[in-house]
Amino acid sequence: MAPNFQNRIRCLREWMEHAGLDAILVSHAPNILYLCGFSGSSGALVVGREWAVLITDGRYDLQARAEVKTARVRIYRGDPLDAVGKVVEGRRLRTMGFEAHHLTVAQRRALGRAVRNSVRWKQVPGAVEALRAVKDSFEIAELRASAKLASRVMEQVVPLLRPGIRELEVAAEIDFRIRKLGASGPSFETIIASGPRSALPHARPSGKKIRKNELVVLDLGAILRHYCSDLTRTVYLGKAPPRVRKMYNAVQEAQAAAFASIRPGIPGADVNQAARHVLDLHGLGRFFVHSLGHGVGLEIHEEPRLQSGAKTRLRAGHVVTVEPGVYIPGFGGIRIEDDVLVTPRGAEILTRPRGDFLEL
Ligand SMILES: [Mn+2]
Repeated sequence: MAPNFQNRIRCLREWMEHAGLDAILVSHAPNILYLCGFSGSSGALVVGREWAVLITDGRYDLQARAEVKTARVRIYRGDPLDAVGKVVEGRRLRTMGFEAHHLTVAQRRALGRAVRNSVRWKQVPGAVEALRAVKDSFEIAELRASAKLASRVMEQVVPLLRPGIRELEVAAEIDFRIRKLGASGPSFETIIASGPRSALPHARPSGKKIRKNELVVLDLGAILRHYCSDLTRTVYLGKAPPRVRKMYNAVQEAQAAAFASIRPGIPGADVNQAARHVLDLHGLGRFFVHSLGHGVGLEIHEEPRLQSGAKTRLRAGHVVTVEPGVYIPGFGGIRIEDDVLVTPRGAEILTRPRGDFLEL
């Protein structure tokens, strides 16, 4: 299977028509990759109603011509945004969109100077991101593969945990295996947090040695052929006391409630609330200090969001993380995270194995 760039650009053009845009400047690299396949780090894609041009520099000449078939490739020296004026010169454009979230104030000013004054610039926040949120069949296959790879890394690394190993050593083992199994690298900085440090949801792995009778949070993800995965397991070294076991069961129950609530049409906020409600019942709600989850795809954090206030309704083809956690300062934390595909029938969990409590 191959990505259908023509279809993606067609969807963007439909949206442009509704938004009254003659062209749109796409400057965010994952959006460029999504729309035309260009994977270089320096580029700008200008999409008109009947034409599309990718601007990049000489370093990416060969690569761009190999990767991009659905847009013309034009090579310029320097910042690709500086060449936008040349690309739109002579075209009759009244209104042009730009990605408000992905331009600096200075870049926006420079565009105003580079493109003739009669063009009216319009901010378009999240236009391509909204398209990207719903994955096509190619993307679903790639996200499955990425989730499977992350799951294998987790299976390989959990048995390495033993008293005396340092958090950083475990993180190194994970990052090594991610590439060894064929991914281009981790999709975010691998988190290993043991003992009281597990109460820090985004702990950087440290030189701390993991000891007996400690919780260990392992949060890892891979980028496989540009698609991200995100997986967390929490294990206990030794036999867990009842308090830890109760906490774990509550988090697992919260995750199960979220899974059960997932179906097309439900707002992201309601899935978040389904998990939070369970933790509230266990008296742990105030220790759930982050949102339930986020979309995952070409970026590790993307649309849709599973958080309070998120009105976006889930649709078949959304892929999201479901990651409830409780973090008790001075004691420790537990998070269980899986990647989930929204299907017409509900949630399909892409990561393995089931997040049952492991005492090592
Ligand atoms: Mn996550």
